[in-house]
Amino acid sequence: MDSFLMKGYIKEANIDYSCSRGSMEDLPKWEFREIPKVPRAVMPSLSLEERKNNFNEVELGLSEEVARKEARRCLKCGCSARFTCDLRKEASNHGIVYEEPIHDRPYIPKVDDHPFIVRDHNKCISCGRCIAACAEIEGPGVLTFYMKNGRQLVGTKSGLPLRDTDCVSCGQCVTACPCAALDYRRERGKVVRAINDPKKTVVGFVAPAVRSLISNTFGVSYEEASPFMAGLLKKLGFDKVFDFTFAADLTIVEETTEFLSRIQNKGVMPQFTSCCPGWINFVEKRYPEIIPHLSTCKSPQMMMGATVKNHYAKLMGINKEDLFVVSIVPCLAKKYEAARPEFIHDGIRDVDAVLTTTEMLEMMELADIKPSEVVPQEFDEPYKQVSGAGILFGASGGVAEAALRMAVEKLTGKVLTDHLEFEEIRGFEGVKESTIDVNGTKVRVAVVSGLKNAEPIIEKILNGVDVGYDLIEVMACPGGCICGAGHPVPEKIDSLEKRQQVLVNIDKVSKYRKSQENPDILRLYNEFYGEPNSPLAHELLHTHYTP
Ligand code: HC1
Ligand code: SF4
Repeated sequence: MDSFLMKGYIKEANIDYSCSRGSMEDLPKWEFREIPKVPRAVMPSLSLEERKNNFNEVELGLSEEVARKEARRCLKCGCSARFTCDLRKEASNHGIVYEEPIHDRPYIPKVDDHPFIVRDHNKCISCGRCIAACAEIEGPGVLTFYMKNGRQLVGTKSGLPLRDTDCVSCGQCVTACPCAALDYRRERGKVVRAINDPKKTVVGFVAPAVRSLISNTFGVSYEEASPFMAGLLKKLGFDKVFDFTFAADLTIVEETTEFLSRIQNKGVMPQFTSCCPGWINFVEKRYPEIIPHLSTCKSPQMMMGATVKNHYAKLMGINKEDLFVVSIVPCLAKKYEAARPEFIHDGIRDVDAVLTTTEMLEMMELADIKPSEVVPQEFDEPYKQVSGAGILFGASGGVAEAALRMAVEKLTGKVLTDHLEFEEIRGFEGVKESTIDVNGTKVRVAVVSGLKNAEPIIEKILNGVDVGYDLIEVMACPGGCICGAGHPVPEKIDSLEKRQQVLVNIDKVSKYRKSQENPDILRLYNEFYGEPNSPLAHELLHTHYTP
């Protein structure tokens, strides 16, 4: 094991990082010296909750108030982990003493080569977790170590700015970084400015997966998670709060209609889902040849933005420029998606700002809102009703399951009353599959999460091999959006299984369990879009892709 001294950050350390970073001897500018092993700090085995609340008190014997200040001081890295910081926990377990940074290494300016991901080499401890996350968890593998002036730094394999590589903007590298050397630019300020502008009507809509985190973080039951979120956003100053799940329902109606039409008209098959912008970026950058297989449907985020900016603005008599639309999501790629030029018309974005779940929690903390002060509320009209199928979108398999609940009904011409659950395509495996026999017609479905798991299927399609599927759902993050980089890191507050369970439970008790039954969706078609895949639906709810 290497013992080393990282000047400015850690006074003494005997952590073994060698598994992920190679020998410390490669780093000539750093000082190394053998130090005796320090006995582990006394850390009785605590539950996650206890550790979150008592970490510093146990460790330092300080009052909570002082302990909180100490934790903030910590590495001054600016990340939001604080009490649940992996690096801090490891350091404490090894008896490492933190010091103020002494800046004796030359300062390296922040690398700002991506629309929102920022790298700060000065905070990097060369643990390699970001590189592994990109290559092994997600798949694109665009990051690597390199040496410059005797320092080991993280950069892109090609040497190009991150924005010009195959980076899909999923942000899993940011989640993996234990000390905020990789972080993302916040959009909180934009939102607060809009809230404080009396001319603006600020509308928020909350993604399906956000409620899984809310339920587990604040200990509210799954039934109370949605009203809690709506109440929280109202308290933060939003004028109207809608449920994003409504747009998931809209997506299912549009996408399943497209799927059935491809079957009927012998269109390009298999059809891939298109709601994950990380996946879309991957296709556009690395496999543009399979674009014809992508559904032309916009993601629910962009369907919601277009619907609010066109339908809601008209309904309420609000000028588009006075309507400030914010989506609240567990995803970083959605920041990239909302800023794409095809979703900006006459300088006005369909979605003006994208907040992550983490940013929403940060705003709550900055506004000093205690959970007990949140008054649960219903979502607002006219997009109030949502289905359990739409809620399932937040976990891997959910989009395909919701589509099947509609496709089976349309193919049989009979209302589906039982066997609504397609459990075989739920869960955390990289590839799941199922074949549903609908009156002799077989619908073959695959569900993929983690982009590297999609590559073998794509390669087969490109080589003209029948992959044996009609519909393929792909979500970039392992397990789907519940593992998105805009959520706090899983396993700190809760687990992915618990997040998934919240969504499954909400679906079970939902009044409507099929997207096509949602009465607010049916009314929207009657009043505005006409019918699924109509010319207006194509204009506002579908898109094109750019190789
Ligand atoms: Fe997702 Fe989706 S499910 S992509 O994970 O299709 O972010 O939750 O909002 O758009 O609805 C994310 C979640 C989300 C979209 C929907
Ligand atoms: Fe975003 Fe979800 Fe795709 Fe991850 S899986 S990139 S969170 S949309």
